[in-house]
Amino acid sequence: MTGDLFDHLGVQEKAAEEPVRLGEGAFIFPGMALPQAEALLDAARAIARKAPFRHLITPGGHRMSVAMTACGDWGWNSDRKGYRYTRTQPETGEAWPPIPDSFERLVRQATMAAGFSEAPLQSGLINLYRPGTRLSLHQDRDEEATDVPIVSVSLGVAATFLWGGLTRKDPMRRFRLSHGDVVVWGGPSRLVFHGVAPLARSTHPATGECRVNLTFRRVTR
Ligand code: MD3
Ligand code: FE
Repeated sequence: MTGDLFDHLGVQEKAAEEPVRLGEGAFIFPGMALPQAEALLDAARAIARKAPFRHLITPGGHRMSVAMTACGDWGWNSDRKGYRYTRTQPETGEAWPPIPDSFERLVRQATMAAGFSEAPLQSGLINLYRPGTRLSLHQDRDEEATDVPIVSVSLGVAATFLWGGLTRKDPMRRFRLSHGDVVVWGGPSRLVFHGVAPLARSTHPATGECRVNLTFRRVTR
């Protein structure tokens, strides 16, 4: 009804703000982080001052196009010796900065909204995308606690997210992740193959040409 009334004005239908179930255990909450987006970005910038973004080298010797840093008890690292979580920044030996309260509140809110009981708060990874940055198809399985969901928050320039199945060959779906979108990936969806298509050259008022993605995990049991 209201959709019909407002469609011709280009106003978003209210339905667009309802959670969307992407698959078993996976939900997108469009715009859930919009009210605190600026505060989240400020907190991410403060983390990056203490733990600078860097381009990790994969075990295969490739420099990742995404720049990464982390907060919380565990940060993620990669080099020629392999992938692993570490309690300290390898470059300095210092602890990762703590997870800010603004991150923690949003993660708890999203976890509950998706119907999961345990919020993933051992590790908060921050991915920085510039035009052309991509993330090739992978599974997140370096965590012992794959029964706890991952929560992700997208900020800035929208990206095309690629979402497959439990094997590399499964067909892929693609959808947009826009500024303020929060996604919870739990249950069987926790282990699906996923990636991000090369970021288009575009700008967003909050981040310029960049996209910032936060992901929260439980790492150990
Ligand atoms: C689906 N990051 O950091 S966030 C990653 O946009 C990662 O930076 C992407 O994949 C990004 O590992 C995607 C959404 C996401 C995160 C973890 C998942 C989707 C997921 C784990 C399992 C299934
Ligand atoms: Fe991932």
